[in-house]
Amino acid sequence: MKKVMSIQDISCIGKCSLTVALPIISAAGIETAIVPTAVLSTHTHFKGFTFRDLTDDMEPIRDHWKSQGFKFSAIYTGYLGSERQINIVQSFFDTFKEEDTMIIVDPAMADGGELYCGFDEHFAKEMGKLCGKADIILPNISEAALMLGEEYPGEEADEETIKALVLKLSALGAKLSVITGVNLSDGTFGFIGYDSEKKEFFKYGTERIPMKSHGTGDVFASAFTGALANEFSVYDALCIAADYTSRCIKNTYNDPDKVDYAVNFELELPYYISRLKK
Ligand code: PXL
Repeated sequence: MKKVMSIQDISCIGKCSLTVALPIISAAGIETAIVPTAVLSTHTHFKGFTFRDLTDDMEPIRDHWKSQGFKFSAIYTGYLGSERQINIVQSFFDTFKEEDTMIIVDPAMADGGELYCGFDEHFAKEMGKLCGKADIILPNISEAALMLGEEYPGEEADEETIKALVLKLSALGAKLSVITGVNLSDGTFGFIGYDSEKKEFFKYGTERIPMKSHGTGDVFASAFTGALANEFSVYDALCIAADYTSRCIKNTYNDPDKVDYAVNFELELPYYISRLKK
């Protein structure tokens, strides 16, 4: 069985980061090794959340895993709590990257043009450096703009604006840069990416559902990682992730008992698994 490493926090309630990555990547039939960077009572959109910093545990976990000879087909990182954690994550890349290890960085730190609670512009620049070490990066529009020190163009930014942004992002160094949460010109909602080796743009959109939700970036990145580990091409894995995330949003939109802090990713796992069967 393939093994993927995911480095993110545990938000005990919030359906994001590891509480999403672990079930989704496991459902894809991939062993999911986790490096919890912090334990929070909820994600940071709730007031008064607790935060137990686990930075001091990260390097001992890395060293123990190294001593045991564990190998990973991908390393997927999401929300990181501090610049120190970003530096330690780079050392995980240096320690475990082999020729066929895909490094996927979702610089989860902002939305709606605003950094999440606790982050500043310097942190965003450091996250940009981490993105430079990745094979694939998956920022939303806000994260892309903040890492580049550019003005936030808004959620309704047109395709040409996003293409210009993704081209600048690719100069950070990742092979594939993908901006998520984009409103495409044909009325769909999806992603625009750039392959710096082929020098090609690519895009894909799904039904636009009039609901703003939290944690969808994490659902998308996790589903992408699981599909990629199942040997789908990058583009096909991105499309599977987009279709699954769209279904999760729609399911939540139609649910009278929905929570307002996350999407019903659990209820669409059978769909996700069905998409992974070849
Ligand atoms: O989904 C991103 C995320 C992950 N982890 C924590 C968060 C958020 C978004 O707000 O607060 C702790």
